[in-house]
Amino acid sequence: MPSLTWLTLLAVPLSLTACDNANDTEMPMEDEGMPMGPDATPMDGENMPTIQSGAARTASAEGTVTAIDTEAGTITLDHGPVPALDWPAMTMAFDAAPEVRSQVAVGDAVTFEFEASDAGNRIASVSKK
Ligand SMILES: [Cu+2]
Repeated sequence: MPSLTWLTLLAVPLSLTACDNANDTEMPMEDEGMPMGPDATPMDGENMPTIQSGAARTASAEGTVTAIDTEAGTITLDHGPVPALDWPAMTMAFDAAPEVRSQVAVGDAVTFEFEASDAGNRIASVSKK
């Protein structure tokens, strides 16, 4: 059945492309008030984590600040799902530099970018919604 073989070869790359597109368009934080259009965020797709396992991976999420620990140097966030890392919604502490911690207060709803690696999760930037 040469026609069946041809269809199978054709279907694999097509389904992969469709999956990538679905991931790009379902990122919830890109639809809510971000000043850039959908065409302005191709880097998010290129930084998807599957290729560089083991290295630090950058992702963004939305959440609410539930605690700031100056001694530990962390911000605890009740954050939404992080599709780029396949994370569910949860409450967890992120490492954060003093200048990042000083930008938020407990109760703030924020969007934030962070690096996830074996060494931990560190907030790179944060902004209030
Ligand atoms: Cu988490």
